[in-house]
Amino acid sequence: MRSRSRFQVNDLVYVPCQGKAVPFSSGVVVEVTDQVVVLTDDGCHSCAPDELRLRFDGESCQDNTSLVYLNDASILQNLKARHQEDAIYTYTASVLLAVNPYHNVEGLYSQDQCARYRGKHIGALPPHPYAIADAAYRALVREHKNQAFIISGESGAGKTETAKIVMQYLGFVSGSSSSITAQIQQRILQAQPILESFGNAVTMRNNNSSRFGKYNRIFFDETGTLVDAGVTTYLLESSRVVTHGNLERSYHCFYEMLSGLAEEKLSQWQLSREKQYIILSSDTKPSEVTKDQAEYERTWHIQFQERDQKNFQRLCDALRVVGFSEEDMDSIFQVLAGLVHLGDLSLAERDEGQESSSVELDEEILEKAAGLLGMDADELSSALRRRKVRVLHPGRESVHEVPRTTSQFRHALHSLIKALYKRLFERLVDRINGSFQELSSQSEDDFHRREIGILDIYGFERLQRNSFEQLCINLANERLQQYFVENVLMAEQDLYRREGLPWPGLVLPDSSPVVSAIGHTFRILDEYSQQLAKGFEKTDESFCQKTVDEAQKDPARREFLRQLRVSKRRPTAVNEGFMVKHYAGLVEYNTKGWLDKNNDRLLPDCEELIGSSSFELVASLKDEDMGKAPFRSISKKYCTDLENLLQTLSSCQLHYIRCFKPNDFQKAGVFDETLVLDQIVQCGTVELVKLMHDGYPNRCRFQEMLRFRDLLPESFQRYGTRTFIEALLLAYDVPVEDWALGMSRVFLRAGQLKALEDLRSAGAAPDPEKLKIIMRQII
Ligand code: AD9
Ligand code: MG
Repeated sequence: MRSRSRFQVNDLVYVPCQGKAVPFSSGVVVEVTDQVVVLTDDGCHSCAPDELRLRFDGESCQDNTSLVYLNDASILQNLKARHQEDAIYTYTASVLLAVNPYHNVEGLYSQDQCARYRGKHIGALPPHPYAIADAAYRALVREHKNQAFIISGESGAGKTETAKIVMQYLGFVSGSSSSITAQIQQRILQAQPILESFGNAVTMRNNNSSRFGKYNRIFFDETGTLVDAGVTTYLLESSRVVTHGNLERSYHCFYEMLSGLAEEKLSQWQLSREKQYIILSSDTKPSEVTKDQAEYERTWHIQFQERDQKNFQRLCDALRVVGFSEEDMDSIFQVLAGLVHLGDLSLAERDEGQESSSVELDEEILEKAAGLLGMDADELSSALRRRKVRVLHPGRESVHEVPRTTSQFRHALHSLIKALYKRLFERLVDRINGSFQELSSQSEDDFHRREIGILDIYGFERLQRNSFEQLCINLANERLQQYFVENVLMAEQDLYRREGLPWPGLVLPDSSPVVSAIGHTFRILDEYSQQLAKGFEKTDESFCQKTVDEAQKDPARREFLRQLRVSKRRPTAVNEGFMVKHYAGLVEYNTKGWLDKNNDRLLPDCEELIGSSSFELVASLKDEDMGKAPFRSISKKYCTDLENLLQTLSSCQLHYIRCFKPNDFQKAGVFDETLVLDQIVQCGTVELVKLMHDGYPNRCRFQEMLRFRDLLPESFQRYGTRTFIEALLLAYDVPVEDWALGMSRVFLRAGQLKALEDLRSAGAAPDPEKLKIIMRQII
């Protein structure tokens, strides 16, 4: 047997290829010196040994850990081969990988399938979310331990769909004949379309992109019957209500409402199906759009009409199931209608596109918007167009009104729309949670209940331009990644213990320096946002400078947060952003607008408008915490929410599902290797594999080892699989430190499975003398 790391002539390998459509090409080693020379389809390449990955062209595997070579290139090829056969799920040790098929895979999800997976061990049937959902449910019932699913992946990878698949299974397995259980189950499922209508949108990357994070919790009593549920949401992208990119849209609910509302309601709220409302159409100024573009955009919008219409019915049905009355629903749509009209007030600014010191409002639109939102038109106009300035004189205070400039007007208008929408969304989430409570209070014994949580949260983001939201998202990923590594490692340790093997003690990567660097950044941001809100001169640039300077002073953080380098290519100036070194790579953040983005407070004039509305729903959306402070930190709220989530997760046994997006076109049957490889790296799968490499990366169930049966005389097959495997490894001199026999699996160090495959294809036979000794030793 040869040593593990060196290459030999004739070895099959993958060579990384830069600038090509695929990340690796297949080749064979033809010469080995300091460098390794590899022959591929397009000639010979001289490579450093570090760059090469060993290749084995075998069958695809249900679990990556049974791949002969466990490296990124092999995992990629395995996922690709399986994707082509619509085998979209693959395990990597305890983690389930899912590649989005972008079409309905026949027969994959159904009650019958649920029934098939019920009570089966993981590995008994093809990999499936049902399999881990079943394992989680059984652990909950038998061991009374809380469980959680962490579903991650980039936009469009399939997180939300997978979360629904898991919930579907849990509903199936935990149902009872009680009508309350059935009702809760129905509400859990129906809450999803409501959240999607109000929190999802068409983006360039996903036609149904969730613009918020979500943690669904399902509670069970001691017998495993479903008794309650809840949902927590994180950081809705509220800026989308007022602006969105070209060929993207605002939240679905607006379009669904316009497509699906009855004529009579439309005219009551003075809406038109045909009109291009500003906040619902694309962001480019009319003067910049050519006729062709305008036509293209019109037809682009039409493609969603049918779906919108259908989903409007779906939304209304769901709202009813969750307990909304017809009046409640009318109120919600009326607020949406009000926001649509309100958005049209910025028309003047948009047409002129220039700064002016006084703003004229379209009276008709103003009346419509104010009417629907229960506001006084004059007060609305005044709050948007003028700001109040308090002047302190000795002994008294006077209030003056100063006109807002066009951009200040627009800021006020947008803040008002964003705040109303965000609060409406939160209200819906509260109502959904209330509707679960209504039912659950009727069931007894909350004391012993356990829960299964399902986290559907935005994956690591590295966009063209990254802002405050991306830093928040990536902080969550940084924290979850650390959790992932710790937990998977624990699962590994568990497996070793169950199999009765000594634990090799693996070294963990540490995320605390980068988490601390981000924490400091948020603290400085709070300080600056607060000062700005109090009227001090603070800018995004000065915040950025201070952040970078502070990080540089600290040796632990210095490496993780740095100033941008000057470069001609880069559109951002050095004091308009910084770089953070995340576990998944370097990300450049642009800090423009952060001081404002971080402040949750609405301008006081606008807040008053909401509070004094004559329309009950709007008035109830006022900020309850009307303290005097002009600043409330968004990042602080987010970090607290995140810590609470982690706290909840820490009481749970975790199950990981990593979703992959196979291409950027939302198309079936296309597998972009470079794109998927990036995700394999970013989701921590490679890190996991590296960790396992320090132990035994290959583990094969005893049954799987029977493929080597021809390597020993037939007489050995009498002795049971375990004995057979032991004899096999001894007969071919596999070093004893390179394998270990567990209870149900054999664990092999890197390279040994391939060595056995080589022996098998060479038709090797063992030394008869040695066999005799082995016979005596172990049988
Ligand atoms: V985002 O971060 O919210 O933008 P997700 O949630 O990761 O994203 P989503 O679940 O919305 O992605 O999936 C995107 C689309 O892929 C869906 O609308 C489906 O059309 C498609 N999809 C995802 N998973 C499956 C599946 N298991 N089977 C069939 C799927 N289609
Ligand atoms: Mg989603």
